[in-house]
Amino acid sequence: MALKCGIVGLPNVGKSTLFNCLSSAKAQAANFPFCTIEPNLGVITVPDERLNKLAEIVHPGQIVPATCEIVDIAGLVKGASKGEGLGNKFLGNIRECDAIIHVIRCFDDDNIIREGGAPIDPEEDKSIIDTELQLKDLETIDAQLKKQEKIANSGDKEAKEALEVLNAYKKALEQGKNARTVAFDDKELQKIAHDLFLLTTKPVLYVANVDESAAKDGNAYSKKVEEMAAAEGAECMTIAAKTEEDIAALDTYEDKKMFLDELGLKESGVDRLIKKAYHLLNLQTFITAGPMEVKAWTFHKGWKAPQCAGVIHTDFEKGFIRAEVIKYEDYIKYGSETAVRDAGKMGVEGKDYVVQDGDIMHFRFNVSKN
Ligand SMILES: Nc1nc2c(ncn2[C@@H]2O[C@H](COP(=O)(O)OP(=O)(O)O)[C@@H](O)[C@H]2O)c(=O)[nH]1
Ligand SMILES: [Mg+2]
Repeated sequence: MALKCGIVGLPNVGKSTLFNCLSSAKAQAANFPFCTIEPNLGVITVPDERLNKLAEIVHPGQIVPATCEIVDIAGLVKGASKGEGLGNKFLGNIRECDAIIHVIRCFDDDNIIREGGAPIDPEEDKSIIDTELQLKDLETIDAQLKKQEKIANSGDKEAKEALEVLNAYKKALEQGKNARTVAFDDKELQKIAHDLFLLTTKPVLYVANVDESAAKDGNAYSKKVEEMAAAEGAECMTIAAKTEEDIAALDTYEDKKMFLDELGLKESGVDRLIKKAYHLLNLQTFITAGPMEVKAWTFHKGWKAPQCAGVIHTDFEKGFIRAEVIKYEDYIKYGSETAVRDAGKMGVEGKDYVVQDGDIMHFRFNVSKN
C-alpha cells in the first residue's frame, strides 16, 4: 500500500524546492514557472524512531521503514482546467494521488517572479488553485448528471441516489466550496461519492512556504494560511523549504541537528510533513521484529488483525488464526520478546482485535485454510 502525495501550487511558490528536500531525486528548482515539465516522482522513508530503538534490542539484518511516494506536479495556473499552461496533464497526476500537499508562497523576494507581478497574496493563490480543481470537478459532475438523469427517469433507485450526491456536490462547487466540505451520512451515498474520484474530495495539507527568518514562528502570510485551513477544517503547516533544502544537503545527522537547533526547530520540516501526511490519511504503523529485519507496515486506523496480516501477505489474512501482540513500550521496558512473554505482557488476540499504532505483531496462520 504505497501512499502517494502530490505537491501542487502556483508556479514559483517552492514546490520543487520542497520536493528536493523530501526526495533524494533532484527535481530542477529554478526561477522559471514550468521548470517541472514531467511530474517528478520521489520515494521517501517515513521517519520512525521506534524502529531504531527496537533494532538496538533485536539486532536485525536490516531496518525497513515505511515509504511514501511524492510527486512534484507541474505548474497549475489560472485557466488550467480549460487547458491553459500545461493543459490537463496535471489533473491526471492529481487524480492518482491519495492526498494533496498544497504549497502556498509566504515569502517576499523581488527576484522570484509571481504570476502577473502582483504582491504576495496567499488568499488569492489558494483560491486560484481551488477554483481550477473545482471547475474540473464540476465538469465531472455535469457529465455524470446527464448520464444519471436519463437512467433516473426510468425509475432506477441507484440513479436517484447518485443524483442526490451529484446535486449536493454541484451546489457546493458552484458556491466556490471544495467537495470535501460535503458529508454524507448514508453508507450507499458515501460509496457513490467515493467512486466519483473528485479532485477536491482528496485530503489536503496546506504548506505555508516561508523564509528562514520565519521558520520557527511563521509570518503574517502564513498566519493567513492557517486561518484559511482552519476555516475548512484542513491540516496546515509552516515550512522554510529553501532552508530545509540546505539542511537536507548536509552530510551528517549532527550537522543537520545543529542547523535545526540554530533555527529553533526540534524536528526537520520534512519529518513533520510526512507525519502530518500520515495523520491526514488516517494511516498508522505496525511493526514486525525478528532477526532478519525490523520492519514498519502501513495500515488504516481501525483495521483489525486479519486485515493487517493481509498487508504482509494475502495468505496471512485468509489463514489467520491469531496474533501475538507486544506493545512497543513493553518491548522497550522488558528488553526482549522472551522477557515480555515471561512478564505475561504479550497479548494473544483474535480476529476482532483492532491493531494499534506501534504494535509489534506476530501473526499465526494456517496455510491449509486457503
Ligand atoms: N527567498 C526565497 N526563495 C525561495 C523560497 N522557496 C523557494 N524559493 C526560490 O523560488 C524559486 C522557485 O522555486 P521552485 O521550487 O522552483 O518553485 P515551483 O515552481 O513551485 O516548483 C527558486 O529560485 C527557489 O530557490 C523561500 O522560502 N524564500
Ligand atoms: Mg517546480
